[in-house]
Amino acid sequence: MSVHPQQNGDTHHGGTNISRWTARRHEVARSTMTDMDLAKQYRQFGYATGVDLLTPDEVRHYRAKWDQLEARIGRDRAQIGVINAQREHAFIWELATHERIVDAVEQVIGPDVVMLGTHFFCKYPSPQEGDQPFVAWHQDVTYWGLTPPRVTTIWLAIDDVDIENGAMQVIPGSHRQGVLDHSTSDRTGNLLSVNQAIDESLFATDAAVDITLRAGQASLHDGMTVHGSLPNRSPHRRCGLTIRYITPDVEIDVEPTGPIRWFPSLLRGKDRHRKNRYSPAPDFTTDTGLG
Ligand SMILES: O=C(O)CCC(=O)C(=O)O
Repeated sequence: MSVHPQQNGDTHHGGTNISRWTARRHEVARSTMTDMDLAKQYRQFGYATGVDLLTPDEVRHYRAKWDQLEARIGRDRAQIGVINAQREHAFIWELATHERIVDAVEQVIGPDVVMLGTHFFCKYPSPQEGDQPFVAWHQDVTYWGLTPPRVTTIWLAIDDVDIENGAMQVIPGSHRQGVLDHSTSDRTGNLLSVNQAIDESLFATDAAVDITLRAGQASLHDGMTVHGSLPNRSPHRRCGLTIRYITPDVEIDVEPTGPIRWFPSLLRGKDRHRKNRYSPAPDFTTDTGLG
């Protein structure tokens, strides 16, 4: 597994007067992360990026699977409606438990790895002005019913991701700010479940970094890292699979106040804490026709 931070033109956005809602292009600033390993990058900045995970053959295979599912369920649902479907679709389970992916997660959270859930974020082209879908600034741990609030996300690129098609943006170091107040976005088009958004006065928006990736690469981010994404203004789809992982000492609220229900699976290591119930691996040997 190799890590190429900042390799695809990830940019630091400078300038305090820049609105997040205007297309921005800034000079590429090489990050000091280049020679650090994955875990160090992650700990220091709250994210790591440019991690090569899937081979070109795997990218073709899994993208074809996603294309089939998308054709069956339609774009409206495919956009953000495929949540925790890893027990219904073998290809999602395979990705969420993929050896190279879990190896990367293990580097940052240690040997005991619980897969909490999965969620596709598939942004379609929306070049016109108006209410284009976007993801407001937020922290993952809000409303997820995790105690302590600790989770790691892998954002796996199913398509190539660039600034034009709405790469995810992160605020480096924001994971050290603790859980920030979330209010609601006053802009329509927010893809988040309860329209949550962090007020931009609470963190350094001008430090935002674009997480551009080639299909098959991934980034990892901490559940407290402030992140979001702009609309897709390109002619190309931008699909990513997010996979959430925790360690067994994190207790999962079985009756969460938020909108998400989890189906956790212990993938590696031991459960020394007995705080949660884990589902056995699904049986995909009987063909359900769901792929
Ligand atoms: O894919 C995106 O644009 C945002 C992803 C996200 O918010 C998340 O992983 O929690």
